[in-house]
Amino acid sequence: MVKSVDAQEDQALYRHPYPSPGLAAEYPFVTYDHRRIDDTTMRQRSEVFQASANRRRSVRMFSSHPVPLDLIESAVATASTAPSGAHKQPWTFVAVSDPALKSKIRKLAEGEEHENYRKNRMNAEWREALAPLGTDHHKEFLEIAPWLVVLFAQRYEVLDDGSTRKNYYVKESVGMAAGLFVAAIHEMGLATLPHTPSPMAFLRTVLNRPNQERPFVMFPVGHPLPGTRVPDLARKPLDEVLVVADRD
Ligand code: IYR
Repeated sequence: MVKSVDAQEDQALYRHPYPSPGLAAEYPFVTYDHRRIDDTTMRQRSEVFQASANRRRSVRMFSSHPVPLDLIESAVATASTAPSGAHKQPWTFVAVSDPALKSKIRKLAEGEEHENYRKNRMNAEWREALAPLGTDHHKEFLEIAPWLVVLFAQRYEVLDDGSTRKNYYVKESVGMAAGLFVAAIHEMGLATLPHTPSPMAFLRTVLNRPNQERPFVMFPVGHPLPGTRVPDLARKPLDEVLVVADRD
């Protein structure tokens, strides 16, 4: 067990410090700009963040009230700080506010969802899981919410000379960016819903995205419709989601 927080002593614990002198000679490194916070302050800050996160709900009724573009830009900038495999940042966020385009997306999404709900593309177990949410193929929010933000995963990158380079841990990376996007939208006082019409390949065509991009999730973003209702869900208690493996 490492008890010391003394920088010199801890440094000495590492027989293979990072970066190695060879690595630092070849690639640029900077000292991490980290501000140490005392335990009390850390607790206060984490409580504030947790309480805010716990108030977040996915909503399905959005107000049509406009949301300025700079707020969407800010949420995407935050999302784009997510860690990613080999720092490839393999994501593209496409923000749509044009009513005609939103209407087109709604029609195509509802078409796919209609097949899902009506024609047994969803099995009984899936239907059972969704029953308390009462979702169906009607997706009016796709037109009413002021923004649709579609997150695409880049399976590979295309360099200026046209050659391609593989991206790594794409789903993990894009999933983390999605989580940060949801948190950023909530923190600024807006609401969203991770919506995954299935299949959603139509989003690549309708939004003119290149072959390496695959739609990952679509986020309607806006103010919640005042008074909107959400399922009365409880979150799992900590002891159901956290196992401290070194306790007996
Ligand atoms: N994509 C469908 C179905 C759906 C699936 C899950 I998992 C949900 O949590 C909610 C809905 C739809 O959006 O209706």
